[in-house]
Amino acid sequence: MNNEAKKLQLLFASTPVAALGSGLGGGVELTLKNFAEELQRRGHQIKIVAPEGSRLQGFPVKEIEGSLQIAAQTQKRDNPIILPENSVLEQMWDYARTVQDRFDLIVNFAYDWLPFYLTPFFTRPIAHLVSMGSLTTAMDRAIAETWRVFPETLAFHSHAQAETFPEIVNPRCLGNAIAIEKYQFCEQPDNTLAWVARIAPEKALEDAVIASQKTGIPLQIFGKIDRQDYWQQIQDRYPNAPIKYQGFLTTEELQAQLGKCRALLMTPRWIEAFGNVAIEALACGVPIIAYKRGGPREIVREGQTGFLVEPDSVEGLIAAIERIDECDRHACREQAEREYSLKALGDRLEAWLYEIVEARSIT
Ligand code: HBI
Repeated sequence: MNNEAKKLQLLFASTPVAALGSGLGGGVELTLKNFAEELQRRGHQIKIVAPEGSRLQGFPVKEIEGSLQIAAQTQKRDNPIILPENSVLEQMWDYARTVQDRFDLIVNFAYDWLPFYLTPFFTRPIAHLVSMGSLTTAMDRAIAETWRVFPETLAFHSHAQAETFPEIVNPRCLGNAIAIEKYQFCEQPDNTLAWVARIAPEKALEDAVIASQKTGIPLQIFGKIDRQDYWQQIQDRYPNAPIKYQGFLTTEELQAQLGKCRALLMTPRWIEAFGNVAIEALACGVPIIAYKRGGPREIVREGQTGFLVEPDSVEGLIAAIERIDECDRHACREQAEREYSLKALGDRLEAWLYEIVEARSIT
């Protein structure tokens, strides 16, 4: 049967580090939401399995009890795999095992060893959206093994991210997307900068705070406080910086505030797999000043929709801030519309999922 017309029954397995909708799941929460909405719009059926307390408007969520998984970015590279007592990850995948026959495909959003290891044990194919770059040897091995046996089942966000996994050649990169119509273009910003991310060490908020203090331009900070100790440390170390914490906002509220900013500062210490906030900013007409590493490297059009600076160089951030008016806010909006619409992502997403279903129906 021609799969192109087939409407798929899909089970989305969310990240086990946080409840979907809490903000502590980071970028993968928005990715899962946009994937679900775009595929549902195309007629596919989606059910979600996620930790208890998870919510996604418009979709049935099977909530699973259990201990949340330890965030991979807090692990050392050679740490062994840890599954906490009464692991929610184990329970989620045991549930997936029992219901798999109701679905054509399971889509895994967890950056964890277990779903990759289980792939050959399931009768239904598992599609893996790899949400981060290389962090641990155990995950590198699990990803490399899945790539060796089921190469069509892996997808990444960016080439910069996929390159961090040595064995992966010619990776399928999906990029990412947002519902552009939810973001309003803002032509005349206030004299203020934005920083949007989970507040945690790997996001290096302190660099943006120092740049704000040295330029005297206020910094609006948005995002979930993932590490309260880290946030307190920043406030203690930079008591006079003109910063204001605006909280973890809904997309509706965030885009209204973000649009008023002259630039978005992206200061990741790690290889950002993509950088959803970058395309959210572009959609509002806000140019990006980002460290030249990871996903943002492939998003920013140098000198037109932002500037890429030497990683970890606060001086580089400051030099770019002083040039930011060279960028064209209309060009930012146009790039978002052209390259990061849900339609463009949906085409890539369907092609990926149909390829996996094909590959399994033939073998
Ligand atoms: N860590 N162990 C683990 N599993 C995940 O799914 C995971 C994570 N850390 C961060 C994370 N997911 C999300 O913030 C992604 O958006 C990166």
